[in-house]
Amino acid sequence: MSTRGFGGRRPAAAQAGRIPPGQSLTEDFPVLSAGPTPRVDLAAWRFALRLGPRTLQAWTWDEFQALPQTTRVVDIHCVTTWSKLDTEWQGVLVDDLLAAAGLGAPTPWVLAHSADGYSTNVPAADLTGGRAMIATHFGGLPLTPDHGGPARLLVPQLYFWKSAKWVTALQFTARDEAGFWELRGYHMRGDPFLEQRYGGD
Ligand SMILES: Nc1nc2c(c(=O)[nH]1)N[C@H]1C(S)=C(S)[C@@H](COP(=O)(O)O)O[C@H]1N2
Ligand SMILES: [Mo]
Repeated sequence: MSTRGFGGRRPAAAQAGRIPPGQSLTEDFPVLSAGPTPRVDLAAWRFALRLGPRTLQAWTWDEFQALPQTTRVVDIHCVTTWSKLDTEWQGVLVDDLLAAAGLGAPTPWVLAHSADGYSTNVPAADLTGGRAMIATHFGGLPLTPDHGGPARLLVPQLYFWKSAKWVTALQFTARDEAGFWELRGYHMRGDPFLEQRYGGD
């Protein structure tokens, strides 16, 4: 017997307006990766902000830990149709990275790069204004490798494929450049409330 919406853990009213069209709630946390989980050595870990081919600023793991830390509780939405409410993340806001580098967003487009060769494009406007972070903790614990640990991009207002796991760099680009899934037909922005799943949506 289904109890969803009636005897569930959360009153239905608290969920109203939070589940985008075509999505269903999940209580667990599925792992979705295009390939194997890369092994990331913290001693060699670097995170960089780049403008085209040029590195603007890079941080070691210890330097990254010393940046201002932010905790956010957000809903996440995967294009495979699961949504998960009230997920808690801690990390460094992209705003605080730009501030530490003494920069504003130098172009309107960003390509996020990951240690497994994955990439995804995100408008700079979706990364700033407190809307995105490089997350190192989930639910108060260090992010597990399967979910992108030691650090992943978190852009909760876009479909979750935009939240690049094992992120190594945010590259500001002169044009909107498609990433891994976008080259395979997925949407350049990916707003779940607008159901921007595929290129023509
Ligand atoms: N580096 C990298 N990031 C990635 C992926 C990937 O394959 N590699 N998969 C994306 C997809 S399609 C989704 S839905 C989410 C899944 O995150 P999760 O495994 O933590 O649920 O990660 C995204 N980030
Ligand atoms: Mo996904």
